[in-house]
Amino acid sequence: MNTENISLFYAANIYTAQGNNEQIITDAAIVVAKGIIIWLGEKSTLPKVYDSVEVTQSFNNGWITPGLIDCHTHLVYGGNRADEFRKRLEGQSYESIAREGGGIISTVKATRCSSEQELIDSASKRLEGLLAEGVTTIEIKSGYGLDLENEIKMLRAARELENRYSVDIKTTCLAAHALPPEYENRADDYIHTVCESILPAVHGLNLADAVDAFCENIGFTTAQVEMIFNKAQQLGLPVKLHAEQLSNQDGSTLAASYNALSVDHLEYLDENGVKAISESGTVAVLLPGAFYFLRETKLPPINLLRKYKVPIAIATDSNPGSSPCNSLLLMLNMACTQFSMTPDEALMAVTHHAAKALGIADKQGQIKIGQQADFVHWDIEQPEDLAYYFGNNPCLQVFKKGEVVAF
Ligand code: DI6
Ligand code: FE
Repeated sequence: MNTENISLFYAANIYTAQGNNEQIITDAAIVVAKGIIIWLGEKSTLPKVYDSVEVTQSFNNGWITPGLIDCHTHLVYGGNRADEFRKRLEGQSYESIAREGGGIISTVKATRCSSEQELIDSASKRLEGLLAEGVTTIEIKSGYGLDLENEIKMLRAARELENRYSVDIKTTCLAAHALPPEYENRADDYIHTVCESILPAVHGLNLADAVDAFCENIGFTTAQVEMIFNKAQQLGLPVKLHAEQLSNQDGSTLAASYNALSVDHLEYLDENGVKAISESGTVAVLLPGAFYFLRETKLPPINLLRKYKVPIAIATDSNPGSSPCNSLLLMLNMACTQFSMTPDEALMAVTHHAAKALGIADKQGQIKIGQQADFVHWDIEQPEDLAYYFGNNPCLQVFKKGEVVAF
């Protein structure tokens, strides 16, 4: 066997995110070829064929986990909404600010005024914050352009980040995020534009890996979302949905009927919705940053999600309005303190389940034979420490496809 292009890692402790009896492996070895894990197990059982391979690196202390995956962000945008934060602290609601033309639409105005380069530069700073904490894959949504030119600009900026950093980026077209001002009182016309112009164009340019929409009183109705989903299906793109964030619209049930990869937010999700997503294998993406920053009190139905064995992911939702946050580690802690998730559930939520929410669970999110060799070395005593500490970054080193990532 030619062992020239093979890397061998020794690790005192691995958290694999396999969720089985191999969740933790101690005194382990990982063998990597062409960026893929080709062998994993206890060092003492390493097959003889690898005896001649020089050890690439030994992690004698701390823990190795899969690279973290932030499966729901709006990382690319112009401007900032600190003024609205102040208004909300004075008592105005998120919905009423949106109805006055603030909210998402104020970021649309700032994003339309930004050049592609400006969007790349501002998103880069946010991305660097995520990468420093061991994030190796992120999803980025459009949805602050709301016309063909600006949705394309956002998605191109998102794709460009993949060329600049050692990260995998999945892009999602969220053209149905809000009604642009030029379509006031003409929501159906806008949906028509999204279906007939924006979605086919971004798909034609290979700028979208999935399609999302905001199903809400201040967003779009289930009937309108259904038109978006039909178009996505025609184009062969998987769907996701911002659902049940501020009220129960039964968006999750609709999304489940389209085999959505994920439904996201879910504070108002009821048992029927949980059953529906359980049957379709849709991931529940919870966003503790938005829950916290909007000072919500209605908790997502964690116990029902557990009862129906729905995989739960968590993400930053990084965006200027409801979650100006670039720390996935903080979300681990908040998922536990606010949603009573266990530290193990929270870790699965930013690894294997986050990969599922992006439709890439066969390649990423676990330390397992056949998976991409994306992993992080942490200065921690046990995996739970990643959820236990907050405001603390114990990330020592990040590996992407078996190569150390400089940042
Ligand atoms: N829900 C959210 O929390 C983000 N989008 C959405 O549909 C927030 C978007 C924003 O306020 O800018
Ligand atoms: Fe969001």
